Amino acid sequence: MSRKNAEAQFRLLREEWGDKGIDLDAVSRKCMELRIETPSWAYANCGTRFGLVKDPAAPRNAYEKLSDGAQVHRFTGITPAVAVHVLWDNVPDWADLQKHAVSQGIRIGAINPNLFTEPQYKFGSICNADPKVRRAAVDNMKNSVDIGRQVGSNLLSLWFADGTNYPGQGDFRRRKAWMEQCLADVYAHMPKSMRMLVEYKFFEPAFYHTDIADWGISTLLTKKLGERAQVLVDLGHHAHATNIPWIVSTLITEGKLGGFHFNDRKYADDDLTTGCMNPYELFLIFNELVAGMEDPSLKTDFAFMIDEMPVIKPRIESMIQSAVNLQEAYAKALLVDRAKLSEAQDDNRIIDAEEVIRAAWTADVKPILEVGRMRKGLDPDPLGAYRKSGYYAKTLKERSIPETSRRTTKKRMQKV
Ligand code: PSV
Ligand code: MN
Repeated sequence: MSRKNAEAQFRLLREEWGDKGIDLDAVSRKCMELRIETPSWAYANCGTRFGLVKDPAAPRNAYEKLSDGAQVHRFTGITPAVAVHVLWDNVPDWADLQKHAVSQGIRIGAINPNLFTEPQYKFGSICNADPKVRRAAVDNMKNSVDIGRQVGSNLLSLWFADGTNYPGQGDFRRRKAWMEQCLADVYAHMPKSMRMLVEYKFFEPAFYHTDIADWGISTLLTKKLGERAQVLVDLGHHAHATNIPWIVSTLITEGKLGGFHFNDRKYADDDLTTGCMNPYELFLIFNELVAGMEDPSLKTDFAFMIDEMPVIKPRIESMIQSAVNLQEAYAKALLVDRAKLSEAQDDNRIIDAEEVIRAAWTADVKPILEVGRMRKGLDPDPLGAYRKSGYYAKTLKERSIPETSRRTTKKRMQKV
Protein backbone atom coordinates (compact mmCIF):
# COMPACT_ATOMS: atom_id res chain seq x y z
CA MET A 1 0.00 0.00 0.00
CA SER A 2 1.26 3.49 -0.80
CA ARG A 3 2.08 5.81 2.09
CA LYS A 4 -0.84 8.11 1.19
CA ASN A 5 -3.31 5.23 1.06
CA ALA A 6 -2.09 3.89 4.38
CA GLU A 7 -2.63 7.30 6.01
CA ALA A 8 -6.13 7.60 4.49
CA GLN A 9 -7.13 4.11 5.59
CA PHE A 10 -5.72 4.72 9.05
CA ARG A 11 -7.83 7.88 9.42
CA LEU A 12 -10.99 5.96 8.49
CA LEU A 13 -10.17 3.16 10.93
CA ARG A 14 -9.31 5.66 13.65
CA GLU A 15 -12.78 7.11 13.40
CA GLU A 16 -14.45 3.69 13.37
CA TRP A 17 -12.51 2.36 16.40
CA GLY A 18 -12.64 5.74 18.14
CA ASP A 19 -16.44 5.37 18.21
CA LYS A 20 -15.92 2.11 20.12
CA GLY A 21 -13.63 3.85 22.61
CA ILE A 22 -10.36 2.52 21.22
CA ASP A 23 -7.52 4.96 20.56
CA LEU A 24 -5.81 3.79 17.37
CA ASP A 25 -2.91 6.22 17.75
CA ALA A 26 -2.08 4.51 21.05
CA VAL A 27 -2.46 1.06 19.46
CA SER A 28 -0.13 2.03 16.65
CA ARG A 29 2.44 3.42 19.12
CA LYS A 30 2.29 0.33 21.36
CA CYS A 31 2.84 -1.94 18.37
CA MET A 32 6.06 -0.09 17.59
CA GLU A 33 7.12 -0.47 21.23
CA LEU A 34 6.85 -4.26 21.00
CA ARG A 35 10.28 -5.87 21.51
CA ILE A 36 11.11 -9.29 20.10
CA GLU A 37 14.45 -11.08 20.08
CA THR A 38 15.46 -13.09 17.05
CA PRO A 39 17.65 -16.21 17.41
CA SER A 40 21.23 -16.24 16.11
CA TRP A 41 20.76 -19.87 15.05
CA ALA A 42 17.98 -19.01 12.61
CA TYR A 43 20.37 -16.98 10.44
CA ALA A 44 22.98 -19.70 10.09
CA ASN A 45 22.84 -22.70 7.84
CA CYS A 46 20.34 -25.08 9.35
CA GLY A 47 18.52 -28.21 8.35
CA THR A 48 16.61 -31.24 9.47
CA ARG A 49 17.87 -34.61 10.64
CA PHE A 50 17.89 -35.54 6.96
CA GLY A 51 20.50 -32.98 6.07
CA LEU A 52 21.78 -29.46 6.13
CA VAL A 53 20.29 -26.93 3.70
CA LYS A 54 23.00 -24.48 2.74
CA ASP A 55 22.52 -20.89 1.72
CA PRO A 56 25.66 -19.45 0.08
CA ALA A 57 24.92 -16.10 1.76
CA ALA A 58 24.57 -17.65 5.23
CA PRO A 59 26.63 -16.05 8.01
CA ARG A 60 29.86 -17.88 8.77
CA ASN A 61 30.31 -16.79 12.36
CA ALA A 62 28.60 -15.04 15.24
CA TYR A 63 29.56 -11.58 13.96
CA GLU A 64 27.84 -12.16 10.66
CA LYS A 65 24.79 -13.68 12.37
CA LEU A 66 24.41 -10.49 14.40
CA SER A 67 24.83 -8.37 11.27
CA ASP A 68 21.96 -10.31 9.69
CA GLY A 69 19.86 -9.92 12.83
CA ALA A 70 20.46 -6.17 12.63
CA GLN A 71 18.81 -6.12 9.21
CA VAL A 72 15.56 -7.45 10.66
CA HIS A 73 15.59 -4.65 13.21
CA ARG A 74 16.54 -2.05 10.61
CA PHE A 75 13.34 -2.73 8.67
CA THR A 76 10.87 -3.77 11.39
CA GLY A 77 12.09 -1.50 14.21
CA ILE A 78 10.96 -4.06 16.81
CA THR A 79 13.77 -6.66 16.98
CA PRO A 80 16.69 -4.90 18.69
CA ALA A 81 18.30 -8.01 20.22
CA VAL A 82 19.60 -11.37 19.05
CA ALA A 83 19.63 -14.38 21.38
CA VAL A 84 22.88 -16.36 21.34
CA HIS A 85 23.67 -20.03 21.85
CA VAL A 86 26.84 -20.58 23.86
CA LEU A 87 28.78 -23.10 21.80
CA TRP A 88 27.31 -22.38 18.36
CA ASP A 89 28.17 -18.68 18.78
CA ASN A 90 31.36 -19.01 20.83
CA VAL A 91 33.79 -16.16 20.32
CA PRO A 92 37.06 -15.39 22.09
CA ASP A 93 35.76 -12.01 23.25
CA TRP A 94 32.06 -11.61 24.02
CA ALA A 95 32.44 -7.92 24.85
CA ASP A 96 33.84 -7.40 21.36
CA LEU A 97 30.87 -9.25 19.86
CA GLN A 98 28.56 -6.98 21.83
CA LYS A 99 30.48 -3.95 20.53
CA HIS A 100 29.89 -5.23 17.02
CA ALA A 101 26.16 -5.70 17.74
CA VAL A 102 25.86 -2.17 19.09
CA SER A 103 27.66 -0.79 16.03
CA GLN A 104 24.91 -2.45 13.98
CA GLY A 105 22.14 -0.89 16.05
CA ILE A 106 21.25 -3.97 18.11
CA ARG A 107 22.54 -5.92 21.14
CA ILE A 108 23.02 -9.45 22.41
CA GLY A 109 19.85 -10.79 24.03
CA ALA A 110 19.17 -13.99 25.96
CA ILE A 111 22.11 -16.27 26.66
CA ASN A 112 21.32 -19.92 25.86
CA PRO A 113 23.89 -22.40 27.17
CA ASN A 114 24.08 -25.44 24.93
CA LEU A 115 23.61 -28.57 27.06
CA PHE A 116 22.92 -31.11 24.37
CA THR A 117 25.36 -31.06 21.45
CA GLU A 118 28.55 -32.32 23.08
CA PRO A 119 29.12 -36.11 23.39
CA GLN A 120 29.36 -35.88 27.20
CA TYR A 121 25.61 -35.07 27.23
CA LYS A 122 24.63 -38.30 25.45
CA PHE A 123 22.78 -39.47 28.60
CA GLY A 124 21.66 -36.03 29.67
CA SER A 125 23.11 -33.02 31.44
CA ILE A 126 21.61 -32.04 34.81
CA CYS A 127 19.83 -35.40 35.12
CA ASN A 128 22.87 -37.44 34.15
CA ALA A 129 23.76 -40.18 36.65
CA ASP A 130 27.41 -39.15 36.37
CA PRO A 131 28.19 -36.32 38.83
CA LYS A 132 31.08 -35.14 36.60
CA VAL A 133 28.67 -34.48 33.73
CA ARG A 134 26.22 -32.71 36.02
CA ARG A 135 29.10 -30.55 37.26
CA ALA A 136 30.12 -29.76 33.66
CA ALA A 137 26.54 -28.75 32.86
CA VAL A 138 26.40 -26.47 35.90
CA ASP A 139 29.76 -24.92 34.99
CA ASN A 140 28.54 -24.42 31.44
CA MET A 141 25.45 -22.58 32.73
CA LYS A 142 27.52 -20.50 35.17
CA ASN A 143 29.77 -19.56 32.28
CA SER A 144 26.67 -18.34 30.43
CA VAL A 145 25.67 -16.30 33.47
CA ASP A 146 29.14 -14.70 33.37
CA ILE A 147 28.81 -14.00 29.64
CA GLY A 148 25.47 -12.34 30.38
CA ARG A 149 27.15 -10.21 33.05
CA GLN A 150 29.89 -9.25 30.60
CA VAL A 151 27.56 -8.17 27.80
CA GLY A 152 24.79 -6.78 30.01
CA SER A 153 22.19 -9.41 29.19
CA ASN A 154 19.65 -10.14 31.92
CA LEU A 155 18.24 -13.36 30.52
CA LEU A 156 19.53 -16.86 30.99
CA SER A 157 17.41 -19.11 28.81
CA LEU A 158 17.57 -22.81 29.62
CA TRP A 159 16.44 -25.83 27.68
CA PHE A 160 17.43 -29.39 28.55
CA ALA A 161 17.36 -32.36 26.22
CA ASP A 162 17.38 -34.63 29.28
CA GLY A 163 15.10 -37.62 29.15
CA THR A 164 15.06 -41.36 28.59
CA ASN A 165 14.15 -43.51 25.62
CA TYR A 166 13.12 -46.71 27.40
CA PRO A 167 11.10 -47.66 30.47
CA GLY A 168 13.42 -48.37 33.36
CA GLN A 169 16.33 -46.47 31.82
CA GLY A 170 16.38 -43.82 34.53
CA ASP A 171 15.15 -43.23 38.06
CA PHE A 172 12.61 -40.40 37.82
CA ARG A 173 12.92 -39.40 41.46
CA ARG A 174 16.70 -39.26 41.54
CA ARG A 175 16.78 -37.36 38.25
CA LYS A 176 14.37 -34.76 39.63
CA ALA A 177 16.51 -34.26 42.73
CA TRP A 178 19.69 -33.83 40.64
CA MET A 179 17.90 -31.35 38.39
CA GLU A 180 16.73 -29.27 41.36
CA GLN A 181 20.20 -29.22 42.91
CA CYS A 182 21.90 -28.16 39.69
CA LEU A 183 19.40 -25.40 38.96
CA ALA A 184 19.63 -24.06 42.52
CA ASP A 185 23.40 -23.88 42.16
CA VAL A 186 23.09 -21.85 38.93
CA TYR A 187 20.34 -19.64 40.35
CA ALA A 188 22.59 -18.70 43.27
CA HIS A 189 25.29 -17.67 40.78
CA MET A 190 23.05 -15.21 38.92
CA PRO A 191 23.26 -11.49 39.61
CA LYS A 192 20.09 -9.94 41.05
CA SER A 193 19.33 -8.31 37.70
CA MET A 194 19.18 -11.65 35.86
CA ARG A 195 16.19 -13.88 35.22
CA MET A 196 16.35 -17.62 34.59
CA LEU A 197 13.84 -18.87 32.02
CA VAL A 198 13.11 -22.61 32.08
CA GLU A 199 11.77 -23.98 28.81
CA TYR A 200 9.78 -27.20 28.60
CA LYS A 201 9.25 -29.64 25.75
CA PHE A 202 7.22 -32.82 25.92
CA PHE A 203 9.37 -35.06 23.73
CA GLU A 204 12.41 -35.07 21.45
CA PRO A 205 15.22 -35.97 21.53
CA ALA A 206 13.98 -38.37 24.22
CA PHE A 207 11.03 -40.58 23.32
CA TYR A 208 9.94 -42.26 26.55
CA HIS A 209 10.09 -39.46 29.07
CA THR A 210 11.48 -35.92 29.24
CA ASP A 211 12.57 -34.46 32.57
CA ILE A 212 11.11 -31.01 31.90
CA ALA A 213 8.19 -32.05 29.73
CA ASP A 214 5.55 -29.46 30.44
CA TRP A 215 4.61 -26.17 32.09
CA GLY A 216 3.64 -28.03 35.28
CA ILE A 217 7.15 -29.22 36.03
CA SER A 218 8.67 -25.90 34.85
CA THR A 219 6.37 -24.09 37.26
CA LEU A 220 7.21 -26.40 40.16
CA LEU A 221 10.93 -25.97 39.54
CA THR A 222 10.82 -22.21 39.12
CA LYS A 223 8.61 -21.79 42.21
CA LYS A 224 11.19 -23.62 44.29
CA LEU A 225 14.06 -21.62 42.83
CA GLY A 226 12.67 -18.16 43.49
CA GLU A 227 11.09 -15.08 41.98
CA ARG A 228 13.68 -14.61 39.25
CA ALA A 229 13.10 -18.07 37.81
CA GLN A 230 10.20 -18.24 35.37
CA VAL A 231 8.72 -20.44 32.67
CA LEU A 232 9.47 -20.11 28.98
CA VAL A 233 6.71 -21.21 26.59
CA ASP A 234 7.87 -22.45 23.19
CA LEU A 235 4.79 -22.72 20.98
CA GLY A 236 6.06 -25.91 19.31
CA HIS A 237 6.50 -27.82 22.56
CA HIS A 238 2.98 -29.03 23.27
CA ALA A 239 0.80 -31.96 22.34
CA HIS A 240 -1.81 -31.10 19.73
CA ALA A 241 -5.02 -29.60 21.10
CA THR A 242 -3.26 -28.22 24.18
CA ASN A 243 -4.81 -24.88 25.02
CA ILE A 244 -1.75 -22.60 25.07
CA PRO A 245 -3.70 -19.35 25.70
CA TRP A 246 -5.04 -20.91 28.92
CA ILE A 247 -1.54 -21.97 30.01
CA VAL A 248 -0.35 -18.43 29.32
CA SER A 249 -3.14 -16.91 31.38
CA THR A 250 -2.54 -19.30 34.28
CA LEU A 251 1.20 -18.61 34.34
CA ILE A 252 0.58 -14.85 34.27
CA THR A 253 -1.63 -15.02 37.36
CA GLU A 254 1.15 -16.93 39.15
CA GLY A 255 3.83 -14.40 38.13
CA LYS A 256 5.60 -17.25 36.38
CA LEU A 257 5.35 -16.37 32.70
CA GLY A 258 8.89 -15.35 31.80
CA GLY A 259 8.80 -15.40 28.05
CA PHE A 260 8.22 -17.11 24.76
CA HIS A 261 9.90 -18.90 21.95
CA PHE A 262 7.56 -18.01 19.13
CA ASN A 263 7.25 -20.22 16.07
CA ASP A 264 4.53 -22.28 14.43
CA ARG A 265 3.93 -25.88 13.51
CA LYS A 266 1.72 -28.29 11.67
CA TYR A 267 2.97 -31.52 13.23
CA ALA A 268 5.44 -31.38 16.13
CA ASP A 269 8.28 -28.96 16.91
CA ASP A 270 8.39 -27.78 13.30
CA ASP A 271 9.97 -24.36 14.05
CA LEU A 272 8.10 -22.72 11.16
CA THR A 273 7.46 -19.00 10.65
CA THR A 274 5.39 -17.61 13.54
CA GLY A 275 1.75 -17.27 12.56
CA CYS A 276 2.03 -19.24 9.33
CA MET A 277 -0.27 -22.10 10.42
CA ASN A 278 -2.29 -21.06 13.46
CA PRO A 279 -2.61 -17.26 13.39
CA TYR A 280 -5.88 -17.42 15.37
CA GLU A 281 -4.15 -19.27 18.20
CA LEU A 282 -1.36 -16.69 18.16
CA PHE A 283 -3.93 -13.91 18.44
CA LEU A 284 -5.65 -15.71 21.34
CA ILE A 285 -2.29 -15.96 23.12
CA PHE A 286 -1.77 -12.22 22.66
CA ASN A 287 -5.29 -11.65 23.87
CA GLU A 288 -4.30 -13.26 27.19
CA LEU A 289 -1.02 -11.35 27.28
CA VAL A 290 -2.72 -7.99 26.77
CA ALA A 291 -5.39 -8.87 29.36
CA GLY A 292 -2.58 -9.67 31.81
CA MET A 293 -0.59 -6.53 30.99
CA GLU A 294 -3.67 -4.35 31.42
CA ASP A 295 -4.51 -5.86 34.83
CA PRO A 296 -3.03 -3.45 37.42
CA SER A 297 -2.98 -6.18 40.07
CA LEU A 298 -0.44 -8.23 38.09
CA LYS A 299 3.30 -7.79 37.60
CA THR A 300 4.29 -8.67 34.04
CA ASP A 301 7.58 -8.62 32.15
CA PHE A 302 7.60 -10.95 29.17
CA ALA A 303 10.69 -11.75 27.14
CA PHE A 304 9.44 -12.24 23.59
CA MET A 305 11.77 -14.35 21.49
CA ILE A 306 11.51 -16.17 18.20
CA ASP A 307 12.87 -19.72 17.96
CA GLU A 308 12.67 -20.91 14.38
CA MET A 309 14.62 -22.80 11.74
CA PRO A 310 13.82 -21.27 8.36
CA VAL A 311 15.37 -24.27 6.65
CA ILE A 312 14.13 -23.64 3.09
CA LYS A 313 13.22 -19.96 3.32
CA PRO A 314 15.57 -16.99 2.95
CA ARG A 315 16.40 -16.49 6.64
CA ILE A 316 16.23 -12.73 7.05
CA GLU A 317 12.98 -12.52 5.07
CA SER A 318 11.49 -15.28 7.19
CA MET A 319 12.39 -13.44 10.40
CA ILE A 320 10.80 -10.24 9.05
CA GLN A 321 7.62 -12.21 8.30
CA SER A 322 7.56 -13.60 11.85
CA ALA A 323 8.12 -10.20 13.44
CA VAL A 324 5.32 -8.67 11.35
CA ASN A 325 2.94 -11.55 12.13
CA LEU A 326 3.62 -11.08 15.83
CA GLN A 327 2.98 -7.37 15.55
CA GLU A 328 -0.33 -8.06 13.79
CA ALA A 329 -1.43 -10.50 16.50
CA TYR A 330 -0.55 -7.91 19.16
CA ALA A 331 -2.38 -5.11 17.31
CA LYS A 332 -5.53 -7.23 17.10
CA ALA A 333 -5.32 -8.15 20.78
CA LEU A 334 -5.13 -4.44 21.63
CA LEU A 335 -8.45 -3.96 19.81
CA VAL A 336 -10.41 -6.31 22.07
CA ASP A 337 -13.11 -4.36 23.89
CA ARG A 338 -12.37 -5.73 27.36
CA ALA A 339 -15.25 -4.03 29.18
CA LYS A 340 -17.77 -5.38 26.69
CA LEU A 341 -16.18 -8.82 26.85
CA SER A 342 -16.31 -8.90 30.60
CA GLU A 343 -19.99 -7.88 30.65
CA ALA A 344 -20.91 -10.57 28.12
CA GLN A 345 -18.96 -13.18 30.12
CA ASP A 346 -20.71 -12.22 33.36
CA ASP A 347 -24.13 -12.49 31.70
CA ASN A 348 -23.24 -15.78 29.99
CA ARG A 349 -23.90 -14.20 26.59
CA ILE A 350 -21.58 -16.60 24.81
CA ILE A 351 -22.21 -15.35 21.30
CA ASP A 352 -21.69 -11.71 22.28
CA ALA A 353 -18.44 -12.59 24.06
CA GLU A 354 -17.19 -14.51 21.07
CA GLU A 355 -18.19 -11.68 18.73
CA VAL A 356 -16.07 -9.23 20.76
CA ILE A 357 -13.08 -11.51 20.20
CA ARG A 358 -13.93 -11.98 16.52
CA ALA A 359 -14.37 -8.23 15.91
CA ALA A 360 -10.74 -7.75 16.96
CA TRP A 361 -9.50 -10.85 15.15
CA THR A 362 -11.08 -9.90 11.82
CA ALA A 363 -10.02 -6.22 12.02
CA ASP A 364 -7.73 -4.83 9.35
CA VAL A 365 -4.64 -3.83 11.30
CA LYS A 366 -2.26 -3.38 8.39
CA PRO A 367 -2.77 0.42 8.09
CA ILE A 368 -2.28 0.77 11.86
CA LEU A 369 1.13 -0.88 11.59
CA GLU A 370 2.09 0.90 8.40
CA VAL A 371 1.37 4.28 9.93
CA GLY A 372 3.23 3.24 13.11
CA ARG A 373 6.32 2.41 11.03
CA MET A 374 6.15 5.63 9.05
CA ARG A 375 5.91 7.64 12.25
CA LYS A 376 9.19 6.02 13.30
CA GLY A 377 10.80 6.93 9.99
CA LEU A 378 10.59 3.37 8.66
CA ASP A 379 9.27 2.06 5.39
CA PRO A 380 5.65 0.86 5.82
CA ASP A 381 6.55 -2.41 4.09
CA PRO A 382 9.54 -4.02 5.92
CA LEU A 383 9.81 -7.06 3.65
CA GLY A 384 9.67 -5.00 0.44
CA ALA A 385 12.15 -2.46 1.79
CA TYR A 386 14.58 -5.22 2.86
CA ARG A 387 14.35 -6.82 -0.57
CA LYS A 388 15.09 -3.50 -2.25
CA SER A 389 18.08 -2.85 0.03
CA GLY A 390 20.35 -5.27 -1.86
CA TYR A 391 21.68 -6.75 1.42
CA TYR A 392 21.29 -10.34 0.27
CA ALA A 393 23.24 -9.78 -2.96
CA LYS A 394 25.93 -7.93 -1.03
CA THR A 395 26.42 -10.70 1.53
CA LEU A 396 26.23 -13.37 -1.15
CA LYS A 397 29.19 -11.75 -2.84
CA GLU A 398 31.17 -11.21 0.36
CA ARG A 399 30.45 -14.58 1.89
CA SER A 400 31.25 -16.59 -1.21
CA ILE A 401 34.89 -15.70 -0.56
CA PRO A 402 36.38 -18.40 1.69
CA GLU A 403 36.67 -16.93 5.11
CA THR A 404 40.29 -17.91 5.61
CA SER A 405 41.19 -15.26 3.06
CA ARG A 406 39.51 -12.50 5.10
CA ARG A 407 41.81 -11.30 7.83
CA THR A 408 39.42 -9.52 10.21
CA THR A 409 36.65 -12.09 10.60
CA LYS A 410 39.15 -14.93 10.68
CA LYS A 411 40.77 -13.47 13.76
CA ARG A 412 37.42 -13.21 15.55
CA MET A 413 35.84 -16.47 14.55
CA GLN A 414 36.00 -19.56 16.66
CA LYS A 415 32.99 -21.63 15.76
CA VAL A 416 30.05 -21.14 13.45
C1 PSV B 1 14.65 -27.09 21.59
O1 PSV B 1 13.83 -27.71 20.67
C2 PSV B 1 14.64 -25.59 21.41
O2 PSV B 1 13.33 -25.11 21.35
C3 PSV B 1 15.43 -24.89 22.49
O3 PSV B 1 14.94 -23.61 22.72
C4 PSV B 1 16.78 -24.80 21.89
O4 PSV B 1 17.59 -23.86 22.52
C5 PSV B 1 16.41 -24.42 20.46
O5 PSV B 1 15.27 -25.23 20.20
C6 PSV B 1 17.46 -24.57 19.42
O6 PSV B 1 17.80 -25.91 19.21
MN1 MN C 1 12.80 -23.14 22.00
